[in-house]
Amino acid sequence: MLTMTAAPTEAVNDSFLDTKRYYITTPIYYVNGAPHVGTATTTVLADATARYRRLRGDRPYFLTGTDENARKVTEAAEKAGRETLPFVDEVSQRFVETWKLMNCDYDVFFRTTEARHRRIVQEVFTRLKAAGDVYPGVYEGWYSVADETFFRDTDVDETTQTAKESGAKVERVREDTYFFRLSAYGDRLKAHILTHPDFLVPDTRRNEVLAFIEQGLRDINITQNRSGWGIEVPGEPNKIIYVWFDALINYLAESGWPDAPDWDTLWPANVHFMGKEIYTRFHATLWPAMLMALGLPLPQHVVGHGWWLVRDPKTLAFVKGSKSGIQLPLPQETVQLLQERSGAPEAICVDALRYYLCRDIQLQSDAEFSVEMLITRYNSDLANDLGNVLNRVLRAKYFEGTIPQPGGFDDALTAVAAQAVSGYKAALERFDWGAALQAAWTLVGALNKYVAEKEPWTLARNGDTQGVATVVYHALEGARLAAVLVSPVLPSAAAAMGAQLGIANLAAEGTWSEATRWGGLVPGTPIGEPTPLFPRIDTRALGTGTADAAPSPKKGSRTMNTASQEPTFAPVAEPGKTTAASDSALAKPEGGGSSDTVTIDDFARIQLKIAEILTAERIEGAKKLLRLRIRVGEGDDRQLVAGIAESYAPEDLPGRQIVVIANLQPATIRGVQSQGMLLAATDSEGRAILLKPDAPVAPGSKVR
Ligand code: ME8
Repeated sequence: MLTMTAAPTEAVNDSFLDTKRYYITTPIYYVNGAPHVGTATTTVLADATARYRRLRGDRPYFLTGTDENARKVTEAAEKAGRETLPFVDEVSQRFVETWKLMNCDYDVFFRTTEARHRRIVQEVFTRLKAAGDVYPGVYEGWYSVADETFFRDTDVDETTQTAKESGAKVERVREDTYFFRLSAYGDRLKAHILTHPDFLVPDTRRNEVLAFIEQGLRDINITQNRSGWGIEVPGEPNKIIYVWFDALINYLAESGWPDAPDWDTLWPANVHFMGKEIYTRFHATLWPAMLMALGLPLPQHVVGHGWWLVRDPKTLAFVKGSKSGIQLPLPQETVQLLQERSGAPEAICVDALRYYLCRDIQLQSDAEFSVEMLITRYNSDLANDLGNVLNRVLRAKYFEGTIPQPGGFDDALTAVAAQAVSGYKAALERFDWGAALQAAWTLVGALNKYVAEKEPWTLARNGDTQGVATVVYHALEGARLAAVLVSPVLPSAAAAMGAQLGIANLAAEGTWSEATRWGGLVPGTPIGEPTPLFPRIDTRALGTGTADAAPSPKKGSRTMNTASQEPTFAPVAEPGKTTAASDSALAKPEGGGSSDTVTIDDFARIQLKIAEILTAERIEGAKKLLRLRIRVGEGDDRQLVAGIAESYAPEDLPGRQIVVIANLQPATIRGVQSQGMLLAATDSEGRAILLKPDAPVAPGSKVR
């Protein structure tokens, strides 16, 4: 292993060397284009997991890298008018730089053009050939360069010559080749999946894989007749090993198998992370079958997440964002945008992007990537909720800059904290960072509520020093605990929170149990300078359509439910600005107006329009929701999810005119995309009553 030899000065003993590392991998990415926020998502998930495991006392080993031998890579170089090698070096370097920016602290950046990888791939080929699992034959069928995948006839639309799964172009090939005997491993694989329920994560993908195996696995073509770029079949210079057979082996090659005496301190991998498109066919069937054929143990967990979708401006449909099709933004430009708009330092903006990627990527379904949502998360979850917890109390400087001695512990609050910790831990057993962060935010929410209810400023006014000390201690101790929980995702912000609390190393290696136990702050410790970690972004100036004081968007919910919103308080006051705040002593709306009023400019930002319902249907498993297709004007048909199923039968809706908010930020509700929101009144029995124009008007007409 690379780090074992690369760190000779590390004080190690033999038992240390024997310890199994907690081995985490991302896909090795194709170098056909620069890394975007999609590839960044998987890398950040892996990085956060490594940081979490380190806190738990494991010794993680984190691999990422680039997949360089693919045909699509040579084609990308050609298209750029470049020689393959310098092109590949340059793009690979962009990945290195991007992961550095994103604070992804990997142990190895693996490149498949390295000699050590080539040697192991050839070794695997030779061993499997000798064992009869690789055998010669003739392949006739379809190949997609974009997907680097062989497809069966039934997977292809022959009239358009495209793969049904991805829509990518396919070409017909016939060649003498070598096959890998995948068909021989279906039953063993199925048995392994059934006896290891947490091997394939999440459960929905496990079911997909079982169904895929059930269809019958076919032997797979693993060579291509060409020479030049790629790994040669041993002894046959005009044949190249199929890029997926080559690429998957990187995970094993890094361990030093078969020669290094300590290869089993790394292998088997503990968790492979990836997007769903390379899950079933490659990581959950081909790869484990190859390992079985080599007589090697299988990885412990294979985790596949959904895609970030973006809107195709032509069809308005949501499609997978990629390097070559409809593009996802680059991390660099996204971080820069946050910096420009918030004025926060780069490291904090990187944290904010990391937070959004981990919080909103879905394991089971796809989700829309939107800058508006990123900004909403920044303002509500980070600036408002997390930032406030600490700043609120520290700013008041109640105890001359030291942690006070509490009068006792508040059982209700410590119970919430304990629950947040166990919910967080349970979510990470399933590698579900969205759920883990939600659990952490239950603590953050409870802390803010606690301070608002206890009103330390009133206690201080009344001279109740002991009362103030108890409240301040609780708020700060809760903030410390919250900082520990967010530290794997927000490493820089958590460290800054630690510094403000006077803690040098907030979430040190192996300290999970102590760090998550209530009562870690030591009274009398001097605390640092309070500075707002996440200066708010003023969305009014941006016209992004993002409500400035929007409550935390909850998973599966698009509406702004102000009634259930916890009090937002403790404005992180920027000079000359006001924020929505319940703590009127600290923040008064400018000009003597009420914080409940909106200006005409506020209202003008909301596009209300007339729409016509085209179709309506129920959403399975959601008794209150209907999926509507609506027309909001010429060429603007959309899908909308509405909570009116208990008031309207779907068959009564087509043809009706309704009023919608047309520029509401799209959201995914129960896995269904919703692009807008309809307006309805509520009658005395709580039924939804749809608003409609007094006389028919053209869909798309403005309402003001
Ligand atoms: O498939 N949403 O490399 P690749 C979320 N070289 N994640 C996304 C995404 C999106 N829209 N787009 C990409 C390969 N990703 C092979 C892997 S491994 C032995 C070989 C992420 O450059 C996600 O992790 O096409 C996805 O699986 C990966 O990038 C694909 O990267």
